Amino acid sequence: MATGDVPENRDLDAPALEGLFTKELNSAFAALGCFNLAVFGATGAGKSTLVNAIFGKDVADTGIGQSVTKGIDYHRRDDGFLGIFDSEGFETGSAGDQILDGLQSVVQTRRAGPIDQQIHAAWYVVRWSDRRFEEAQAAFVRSLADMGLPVLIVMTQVPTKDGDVHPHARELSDYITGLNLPIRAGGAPVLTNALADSFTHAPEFGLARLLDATYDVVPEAAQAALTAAQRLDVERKKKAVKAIINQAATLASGIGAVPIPFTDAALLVPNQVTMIARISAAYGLPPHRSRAMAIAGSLVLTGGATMAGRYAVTSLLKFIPGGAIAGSAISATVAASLTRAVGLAWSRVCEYAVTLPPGQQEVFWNSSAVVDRFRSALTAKR
Ligand SMILES: Nc1nc2c(ncn2[C@@H]2O[C@H](COP(=O)(O)OP(=O)(O)OP(=O)(O)O)[C@@H](O)[C@H]2O)c(=O)[nH]1
Ligand SMILES: [Mg+2]
Repeated sequence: MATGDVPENRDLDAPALEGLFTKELNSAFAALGCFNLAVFGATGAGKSTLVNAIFGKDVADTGIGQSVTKGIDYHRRDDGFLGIFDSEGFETGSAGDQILDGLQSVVQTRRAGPIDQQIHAAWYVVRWSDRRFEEAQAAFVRSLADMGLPVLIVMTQVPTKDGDVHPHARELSDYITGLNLPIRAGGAPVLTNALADSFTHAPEFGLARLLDATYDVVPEAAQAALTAAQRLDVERKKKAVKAIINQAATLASGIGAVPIPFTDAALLVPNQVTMIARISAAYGLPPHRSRAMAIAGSLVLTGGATMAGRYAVTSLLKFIPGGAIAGSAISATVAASLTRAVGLAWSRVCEYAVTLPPGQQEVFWNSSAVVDRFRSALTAKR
């Protein structure tokens, strides 16, 4: 069958489609919720640097900061997927006790609330070069654990050479482990260096381990938000997206179980809208771009009359066992493959978008580059 022979499906009403997209995007973003992390440690320990290394540079810059209780601030990143509790100028002693009292009431009030209000993990940050860990710090860590928070001790700014940790940092880590504190990650600190140091040649290290250790302690219901929020591990985002595409493909094969004529390919579109919305959210794309995303999404799917018909299906047919489809009908297999192809193409678009700085994202979503990227991903050889 030549490209020109493929019947076009009915054009969808663009404003209606945009409306559907907006609705689906909003519910996909809302469904993810928010991952909340509490970060403690002395001034200069490297808390902000660590958070930025894992969650991107814009947490403190663009997040809305608010004082929750004396000594504790809450920053919510403006995409809504990340909340950071931190304590400016934190010290142990009486100031530390005050923070703990405040925190205790925050933890208790929020525990009764929805999951995205709760604190899902706590990092207690220790700079290795302080070369000490005092009883007051140990007591603080115990108090956090007593509140029911899963605590990780993170050692920061740790130098390594050829993969070996500085012996003094190792000593401090072993000392802390020996205290048998109620901490996670096997009772040992997680050693990190969030910034490569060009002077000492100490490389960045331990960040992936810290993120993995954090996943291990976070309730399952908050993990999707963590996946959207974090910027370090794109593979986790891809894995989440794969599951979304598989679900949508299964649904589509149900729709195509009774073969539908090509002219009714539009029947597959609502399911694809939901899928595209969920993929966008899973990548952690900013909800305040949802209008531009809705327009772009509608374009690729109404253009989908063109694209699904002219580009995708024709190239897909070659991959479908049995080849051409009798009577130009969409079978379960074609419906699933087409949906899968649309999902994969949209995830390529998102994968590119998340790498862009906020300013450029805005330009991207409002440009024809979205459709171009989508189209070339859709027609690329798989
Ligand atoms: N080389 C290197 N420098 C670091 C690292 N982490 C932090 N620094 C530096 O240490 C200084 C303090 O780091 P911050 O991240 O601001 O520390 P903080 O704990 O947020 O401090 P406060 O906000 O004052 O409580 C900054 O100059 C950082 O650039 C690291 O992992 N490696
Ligand atoms: Mg800071």
